[in-house]
Amino acid sequence: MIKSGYAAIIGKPNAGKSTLMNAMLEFKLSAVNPKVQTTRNRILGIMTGKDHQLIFIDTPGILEPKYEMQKFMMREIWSSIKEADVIVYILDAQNINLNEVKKIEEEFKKDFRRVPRLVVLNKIDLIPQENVQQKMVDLRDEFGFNDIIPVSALTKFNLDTLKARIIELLPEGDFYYDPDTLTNKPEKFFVSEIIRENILSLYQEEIPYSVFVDVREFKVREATQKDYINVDIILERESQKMILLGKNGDMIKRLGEMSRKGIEEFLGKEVFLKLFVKVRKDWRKDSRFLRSNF
Ligand SMILES: Nc1nc2c(ncn2[C@@H]2O[C@H](COP(=O)(O)OP(=O)(O)OP(=O)(O)O)[C@@H](O)[C@H]2O)c(=O)[nH]1
Ligand SMILES: [Mg+2]
Repeated sequence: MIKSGYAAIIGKPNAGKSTLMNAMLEFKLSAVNPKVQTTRNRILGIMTGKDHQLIFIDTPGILEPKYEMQKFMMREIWSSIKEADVIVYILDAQNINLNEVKKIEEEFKKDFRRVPRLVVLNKIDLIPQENVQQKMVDLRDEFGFNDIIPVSALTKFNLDTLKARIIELLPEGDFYYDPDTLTNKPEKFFVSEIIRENILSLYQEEIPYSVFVDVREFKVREATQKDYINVDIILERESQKMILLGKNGDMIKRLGEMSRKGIEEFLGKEVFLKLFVKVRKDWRKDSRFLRSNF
């Protein structure tokens, strides 16, 4: 019997959705960072076994959208849930707000009552064992969650149990993708994500959130030659340019070096990476820009 289907990983920003998907795939596919709102688009991570194909959908964190880009991000979440055969709802064990869980529950009850759902209590490496039990009891009493799986996506604790449980819930059916396929997004997308992930680590405050990384050109060359990658880093305001470049261009140089190494590791090949900094005023509020780029 072959089982195949989509498991949407959803939850608040920073709950560990991308870390969980990467851990399951045993491949660093999706960007991870301690800052919130790392993931902006949904990303498929495809895991194929002899008798199953489990397609994870990593999604942006659920939040109250404050501007246009966040509305686009929320649409990515709800459309992922619509495609899902299983919903993997992930909570950060260190930081559970029952009122917020309640709100999200109401949304589910409205539209997605029939989709099977697992609750994952993540980051249990950060709290004492007794508290894990107590939190599971609280969640059961408060919301009737019966299927709660405590895990640590970081240390990979209990992920086999979670995987087996998701596969149990998948419908019977043939593979959707070729068994060798890992994701639905082109390499170009991951190149831009590696750069954005490095921007999240290197810069503070609004810079990471004001940045859009556009891979303009990606020339794949023969194995003996380096690939050529030409990237625009788009900011919202002129004043952010100086911060991104840094004194004497130090910061952008560091960004370029870190990103080149990350891209080379990802592609398994040497590359030329050229970064250009541009401004597109308030692009995050610009529906036209977002429609053509998201
Ligand atoms: N200690 C610990 N840290 C974790 C665990 N899972 C994730 N993290 C950390 O939590 C932070 C956020 O992880 P992400 O995977 O980026 O979280 P996310 O839910 O994808 O976040 P957004 O994309 O912003 O919605 C990172 O610093 C991770 O290393 C865990 O099980 N234990
Ligand atoms: Mg993420």
